[in-house]
Amino acid sequence: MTKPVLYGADYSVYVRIARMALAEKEVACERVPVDVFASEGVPSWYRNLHPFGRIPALLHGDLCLYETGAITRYIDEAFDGPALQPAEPAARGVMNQIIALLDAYGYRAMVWGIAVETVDRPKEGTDPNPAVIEQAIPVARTVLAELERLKRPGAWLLGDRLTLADLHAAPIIGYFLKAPLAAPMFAAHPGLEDWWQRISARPSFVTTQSAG
Ligand SMILES: N[C@@H](CCC(=O)N[C@@H](CS)C(=O)NCC(=O)O)C(=O)O
Repeated sequence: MTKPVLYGADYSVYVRIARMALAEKEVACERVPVDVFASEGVPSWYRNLHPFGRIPALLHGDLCLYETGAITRYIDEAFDGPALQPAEPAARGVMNQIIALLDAYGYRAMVWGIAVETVDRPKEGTDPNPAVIEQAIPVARTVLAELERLKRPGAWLLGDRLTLADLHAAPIIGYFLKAPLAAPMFAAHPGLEDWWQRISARPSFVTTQSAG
């Protein structure tokens, strides 16, 4: 089988999640840059891979996948290397719950509502929208509280083994923590501190850092 091809840009937290999964499994992949925020818009050819025009997409042989949760589960199951999903049903359920809550609530509030509004927009010369920030703060707080509550004793979110939940959370939390506003919110959840130190030092996280 040929190498998988990952489409997307390094600035994307979702592309980073997929890259972390590939790195953890030590799977070499080809990269095809796709800038969904380019002034000319999403390239029209890319919509054949991802009709919604988001990144990432993964091509492997004749399989084309989009949605990061589907991509990372596929990477885990299709390739050798350490299993990134717990075999035990309850732990797997919580892992899937963490991934789903990050997608449904965390990404929008923490990345767009807080980090983009308070850090990226001012850098680009645009005023932050206080209403967006105000709406995002309680959601981000709830996400952090839930991560702390769901975290099991041990080095990683699900206990002693790194899972896809850690890889999904790290790029979202990393982007969120670019915002000065985020640090005190995160510090209110001491149960996540050791986990953050550990995952942010992980080679798959460090080597997928975006230059921007
Ligand atoms: N549900 C998608 C979300 C992917 C996503 O939103 N990616 C962002 C970049 S981090 C994107 O493509 N944004 C383009 C846009 O919002 O138009 C997934 O899990 O892959």
